[in-house]
Amino acid sequence: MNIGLIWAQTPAGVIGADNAIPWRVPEDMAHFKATTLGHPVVMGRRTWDSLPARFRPLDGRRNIVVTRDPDWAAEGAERAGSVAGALELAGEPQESAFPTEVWVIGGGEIYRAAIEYATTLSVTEVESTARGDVHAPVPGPEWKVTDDRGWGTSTSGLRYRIRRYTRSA
Ligand code: VY7
Repeated sequence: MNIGLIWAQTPAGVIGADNAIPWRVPEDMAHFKATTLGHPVVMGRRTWDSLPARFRPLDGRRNIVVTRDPDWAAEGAERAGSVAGALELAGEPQESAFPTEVWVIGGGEIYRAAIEYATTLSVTEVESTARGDVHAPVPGPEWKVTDDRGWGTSTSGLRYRIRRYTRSA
């Protein structure tokens, strides 16, 4: 099973501020939905909380939430006590078919724990100067950019580019 991480960040690496994404780029939301649809998604409990209630669980995807709280539960979500446990759950067959990929969708603490298991990173760079309190991991030299769609301008006015990294070693 391929394990991917997907995030959007500013050039300074900011991914979050006060439990929200401090910009709005509809094209990136569409990319996020198209990339993850039909695959299990793994997220931390704070990221679950950050989703507007009407979008929880993310539809068309198995939602696995990582929390150390053994009593946590939410309609439409499955709980895991660790990122490793979540990835094991995600790899189990659903309706007799084994998943081919799983996407880790955040946030900062979960990306840090999951990157060692990952083979793919989808990173959207948003040309925003927003300040924040959560930062993306910095991919090490083993990660190579293998796809780059170049810069575009969002309807929001912000420039953005979507790049894919693949791990060589
Ligand atoms: C998270 C939302 C947040 C606020 C309002 C609506 C990349 C993104 C994420 C996470 C963008 C979000 C949403 C958008 C997705 C919709 C549901 C509503 C869906 C990430 N590159 N971009 N993100 N939703 N991990 N990585 O906007 O969600 O997918 O159904």
